[in-house]
Amino acid sequence: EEVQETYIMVKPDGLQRGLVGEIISRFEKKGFKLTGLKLFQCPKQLAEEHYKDLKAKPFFPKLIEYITSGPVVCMAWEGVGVVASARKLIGVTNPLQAEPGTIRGDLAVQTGRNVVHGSDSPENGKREIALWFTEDEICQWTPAQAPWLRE
Ligand code: YYY
Ligand code: MG
Repeated sequence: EEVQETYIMVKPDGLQRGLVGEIISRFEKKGFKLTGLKLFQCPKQLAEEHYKDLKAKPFFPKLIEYITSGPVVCMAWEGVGVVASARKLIGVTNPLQAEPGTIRGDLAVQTGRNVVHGSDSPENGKREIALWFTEDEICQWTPAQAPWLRE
């Protein structure tokens, strides 16, 4: 039971399709704590750094084009086990295979338009938050509901 942080991002299609509130709401309702939030036009260089592990993949150029095609909503979320839990809330990469009830399972149909990103490990959570946010953009606060979420 470890407090972790994860980087969640509404991709340009999520913003264009009016899904920002819906997506934020899922993490908020689950009980995680929002510590960073901004609307941001991602430069190509940052997109390439974020997805550097996928550089050799055939879909890499299209992925970079997609992520930089319009503004994204950048979020940092904190909580016990938040990294794996957020991945479950998001669903698997291909929205047609994602379970109903997940964000991708409910709201998307194609891998190349899968509306949201979530870090895949606590290490990458830290790395990605440091990549997308400056230190002063991250807020520490205590939610009023804290004692009602965890005993
Ligand atoms: O972590 P996740 O987003 O579920 O998948 P990754 O394997 O990290 O790939 C990142 C991103 O790349 C994915 O969300 C869509 C895109 N992509 C693609 O366009 N085609 C693939 N075959 C695999 C991934
Ligand atoms: Mg990934």
